[in-house]
Amino acid sequence: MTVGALDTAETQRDRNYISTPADGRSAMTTSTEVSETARTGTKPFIGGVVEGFYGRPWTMEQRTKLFKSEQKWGLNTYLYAPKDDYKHRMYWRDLYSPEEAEQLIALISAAKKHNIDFIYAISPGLDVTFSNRKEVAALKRKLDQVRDFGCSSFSLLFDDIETEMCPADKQAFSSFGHAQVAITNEVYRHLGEPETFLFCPTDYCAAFCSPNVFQSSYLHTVGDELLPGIDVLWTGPKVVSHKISVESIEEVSSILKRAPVIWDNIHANDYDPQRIFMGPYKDRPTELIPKLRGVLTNPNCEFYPNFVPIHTLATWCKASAAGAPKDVEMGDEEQDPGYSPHKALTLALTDWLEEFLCTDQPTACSKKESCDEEPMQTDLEEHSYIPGPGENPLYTAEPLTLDDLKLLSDLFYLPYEHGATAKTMLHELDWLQCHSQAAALKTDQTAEWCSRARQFDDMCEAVVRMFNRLSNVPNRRILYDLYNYICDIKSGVNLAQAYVKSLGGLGKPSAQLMSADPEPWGFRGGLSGEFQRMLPGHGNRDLFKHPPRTSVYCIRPYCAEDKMDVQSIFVKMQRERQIKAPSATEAPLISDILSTGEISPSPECALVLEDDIGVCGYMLALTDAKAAAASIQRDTSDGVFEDFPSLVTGQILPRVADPSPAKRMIGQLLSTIRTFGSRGVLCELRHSDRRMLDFFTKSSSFQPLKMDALPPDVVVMGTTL
Ligand code: GDL
Repeated sequence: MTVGALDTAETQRDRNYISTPADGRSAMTTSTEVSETARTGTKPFIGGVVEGFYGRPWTMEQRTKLFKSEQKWGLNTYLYAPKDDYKHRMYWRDLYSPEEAEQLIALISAAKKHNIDFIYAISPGLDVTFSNRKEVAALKRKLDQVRDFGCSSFSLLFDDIETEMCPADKQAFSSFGHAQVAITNEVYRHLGEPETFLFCPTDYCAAFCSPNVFQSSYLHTVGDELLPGIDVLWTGPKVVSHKISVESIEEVSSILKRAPVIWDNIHANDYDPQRIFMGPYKDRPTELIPKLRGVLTNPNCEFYPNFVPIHTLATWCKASAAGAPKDVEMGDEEQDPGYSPHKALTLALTDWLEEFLCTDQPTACSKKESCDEEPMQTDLEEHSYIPGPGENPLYTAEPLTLDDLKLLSDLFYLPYEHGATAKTMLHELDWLQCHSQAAALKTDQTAEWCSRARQFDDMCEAVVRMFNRLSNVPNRRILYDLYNYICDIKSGVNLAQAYVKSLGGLGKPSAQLMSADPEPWGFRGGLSGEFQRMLPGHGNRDLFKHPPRTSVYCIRPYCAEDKMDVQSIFVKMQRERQIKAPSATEAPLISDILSTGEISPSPECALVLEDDIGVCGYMLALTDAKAAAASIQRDTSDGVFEDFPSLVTGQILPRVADPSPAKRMIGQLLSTIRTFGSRGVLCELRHSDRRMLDFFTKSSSFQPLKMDALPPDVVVMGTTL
């Protein structure tokens, strides 16, 4: 970040967003207008950053840098609330030592210098006894001390605490809400009703409200009893809200009797050490701005990667100030006429690229601030060594590009969304895996498979190149904050790349993937990863690949009345297959005569799948397929029927996108067949039946089998029991 311009009229204009009483919309104002608004009592829109995450707090130097950037980008607020700063939460009663005081005084004055409203927050909720006057006095004493440091804006936070009151408080207050509101009102008055005073409720998002926002007695208490000059923090529908709608804000505002300040956790990453978020501020319509008192983003724990989160939030705030531009081009997902996340991201990344390219060494590392964490390298002098003839040329780093940063942001995008390239890579890997038969068996799809495998390989190479260029950037501080993440993604991508090569027979199966004694990076994620892998659906990690579906399916035993439905699904799927891949004749299969009802499935070996429309799939089995094979003149002399005497077949209509019902049906049939004493089960699949071929290849334990006298368009797969 380059140092922001000093306080010119221009920056002043960019900085202040106020609500005009006439239409309620936020608007940019000049400094003269600001004093006018101060006179008329309209408060400026709060836009900025809350340092409110768990873990290592930012350094004083980083915070000072933040103030400069905020000023430059037109934001106006910083809320000091680092959860793991001792004297903010755990030891909230303790006063600051002279050394600490010196640092806080310097910080508050740095904020003032950059026209940033420094809000000091305290979190007494872990152990405060609300009804004890000494406790209230301790809180006032602490805030008085900070006021003496030059701070004039305050906040009381009651998030993430036990809701059960101690017996003394139960006697004094009718509810937890009443206790919090009483102490907050008292402190607010004690401090002389500061212009900015924020309260964070314990139920700070809709998901926490019991039974819901509208009927929450806690929120009603806050709305009714909290003094009107105090503003309320709110994270939206959830702690980390995917979207925040205008309706949801109107609802909560009606209960709180004031417009909330959004504490936005969209870019927070303190809950998962493998994730960091560098996508644009998104999924909050700018229509919200006039309905809000402000927005403070609580971003990633790592300071430097927050460039995009904060820069794009600033663009979002400006969108309302400038009014809705009429000429924006909108993609399908970008409906907001005032703000385009895509454009905001490009603006931010363009500015960020400059940051990466400067060495950014500490200029004035204060005596108090330890420089131990800084790298030893302090300058990048011209190389004095010149290699002689026949010696190695000097290593020269390729410069980082804007495309590298776009890729970086795509790979570490948002908590509920991967960026475009990441989505494509996942999609392509999924396709390549599902269609790996095409690579192995040389079908008509082989050329397509190989071409898509090459493109996948190129995408992986781009990630590796980005990693290499990033590792060589002059600004080591940004790099070090990103290093673990980019290293992790590079290794993940390398594994996928090796896997696709081995699917295509282009490389040996990767040692990391297949070795019985892999290096530790072959099994990632530590103990927590192991727990996660043991949970159903890998602890929901495939959230992005298969979005949660709301359809309810019923799996039930097949009965005589289902015969027509089963036949018609079979015929429908056969027709669709033949339209896509016409073939003159198709030799009959055991599966065909089972599906058309010419032979019956074995008892207890038939299931149908129903959704709210009707029967949408079936799975049928024969415990002894040899007899049926004879009826279609299939040669049964090779040994396959000895090892795999049973057969299963099925079809699932395409409207069932979720593979899990079919998986369940197969699982159930295999266990029934096992109880009949069978050793193995086979299934016959036509190459043209891509859907079922994909399913059996990817989602079941069936493996391709070699079988003599098989029609050329048929694959047989089997599984032992
Ligand atoms: C929270 C905490 C916050 C934390 C965030 C993300 C609020 C009000 N409090 O619940 O400190 O960083 O989740 O983990 O959001």
